Amino acid sequence: MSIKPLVILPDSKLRLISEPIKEVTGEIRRLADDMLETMYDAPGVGLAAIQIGMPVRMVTMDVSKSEEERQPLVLINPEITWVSEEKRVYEEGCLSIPEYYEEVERPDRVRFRFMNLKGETIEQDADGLLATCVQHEIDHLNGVLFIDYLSKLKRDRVMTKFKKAAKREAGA
Ligand code: K1U
Ligand code: ZN
Repeated sequence: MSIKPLVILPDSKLRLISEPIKEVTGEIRRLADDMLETMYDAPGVGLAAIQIGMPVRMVTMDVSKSEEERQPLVLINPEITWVSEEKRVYEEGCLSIPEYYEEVERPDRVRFRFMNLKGETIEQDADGLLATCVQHEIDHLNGVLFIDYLSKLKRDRVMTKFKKAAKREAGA
């Protein structure tokens, strides 16, 4: 297991559409371990494989409270199969857009289907932070970022800030 460097905006990898996983191999299990370790270290409540540079459809999540026991989830090829009409606004962050938080409106409740590391297909309902997080993570698999839901003005401001930071870093 190892902590991997995070892919940060404006890296164009974040816009890739990730490939489905055909089979749970040892390599996929190792990737899941690395993603969980990277997510807990960040810390974050979710991580998509592309955020550590791997364009495959795998997500890790853990929305348990800090005082509770860890509840790691590994989702392979996750899909949203139902969304509620009711919406909910949540202040989202993204490990690929550090220290930037904005309110995003999404469906309040969702049903999602995925394969686990045993190769079993599972369908589960979610509300609260889990519902927000699974939608945010599945967006990553499709090259979508939470800033895409903001006004063009806000998105342009964030892009400019992170492009400048990347230039400074490259020149340093
Ligand atoms: O995908 C990511 O970039 C991870 C992201 C997930 C997420 C957070 C909030 C709403 C929707 C999706 C994060 O985990 S950002 C960090 C964060 O929110 C957090 C970190 C530590 C404790 C609690 C939350
Ligand atoms: Zn994110």
